[in-house]
Amino acid sequence: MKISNQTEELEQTLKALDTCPMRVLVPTMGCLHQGHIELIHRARQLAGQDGSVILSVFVNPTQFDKAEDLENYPRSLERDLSLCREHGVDIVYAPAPAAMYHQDHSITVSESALSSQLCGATRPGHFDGVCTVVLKLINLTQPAIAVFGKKDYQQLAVIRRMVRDLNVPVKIEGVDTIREKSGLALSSRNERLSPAQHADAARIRRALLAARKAHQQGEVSAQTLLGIARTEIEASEVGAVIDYLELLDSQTLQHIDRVNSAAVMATAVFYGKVRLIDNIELA
Ligand code: PAJ
Repeated sequence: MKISNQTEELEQTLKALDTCPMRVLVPTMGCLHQGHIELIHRARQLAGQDGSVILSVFVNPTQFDKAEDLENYPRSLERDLSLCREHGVDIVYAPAPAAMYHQDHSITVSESALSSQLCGATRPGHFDGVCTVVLKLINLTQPAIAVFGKKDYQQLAVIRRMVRDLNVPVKIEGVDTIREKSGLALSSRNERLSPAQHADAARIRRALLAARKAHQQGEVSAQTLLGIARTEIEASEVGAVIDYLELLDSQTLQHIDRVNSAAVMATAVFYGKVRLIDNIELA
C-alpha cells in the first residue's frame, strides 16, 4: 500500500498506475468504521483485482462551520492506515490542510438548490466545502468511479448534481447505510455518545421505520408521517433533541405535503453536542 501526504508525491504514485484499467476513489475524513470498510469493499468490487482502490483521509476544514467541531473531529490515522492495509486499499492520500488549500485559495464550488434544506439549512456553507473538496480529490486522483454512502443522503444528491452540472468525468456509486444490530447508523460520532445515549439513539432508526410502515399501510400525509417519527424520537429518556425532521421529494429535496412519488424522510438529532443523521426512502 502506498501512502502520500503531498500532491506531487500522489501524482508520482498515480503516474506509475497509468496503465491501470480502473481507479476507484473512496473519499473519507478518516476515523474509519465498518461503514467506510463497506465502501472500500464496494470499491474493490468495482475496480476488480487489477484496478486500484484509492482512499483519501482528509478532515476538510472548509466544510465545518464551527472551529470547535473541526478541532473535536476524531482523528486516528495510524489505525486508519492499518485498516486500509487489512482491507486491500492500494493508495491512501492523507494530505495536511496546507497541501490541499493554497493560503489564498479563492474558488469554491457552490450548489444552490439541493443544499437549501436539511444539513444545508442548519450548517451554512457546509455543502460548498464538501463540493469543493470532492471535486479537488476527483481532479487529483482522476478515478473512473467515486464511492459514497447513502447515510449522507443529501451529500450524495449534491455530489451527483455537481458531477452532472459540471460534466465531471466520473461515475458516482452509492452504498447502503451500514448499521449496528440495534439499527443505529454507524458513524465516527457514535463513540462520543455516553452508553445511555448510545442505547437510546437506536430510536432514530425505529422512528424512521415506523413512518415507513405507516406509509406502506397507505398513509400519505407528510404531517402524519412526520408526527409518527417525531413521537418516537421525542420519547427519548436521555433528552434527544431534533435538529430537523423533514419529508422531501427524493429528486428535488424540496418539502412535500403528500407522498405521491419517491420521497425521503431525513433527520438530524442532537444527543448533547453530538449530532447524528439518518434517513429512509419512502417509495
Ligand atoms: P465521512 O463522514 O468520513 O464519510 C465518508 C463516506 O463514508 C461518505 O460517503 C459517507 O456517506 C460514508 N459513510 C459514513 N457512515 C456510513 C455508514 N454507516 N454506512 C455507509 N456509508 C457510510 O462524508 C464525508 O466523510 C465527507 O463529507 C467527504 C465526502 C469525505 C468530504 O470531505
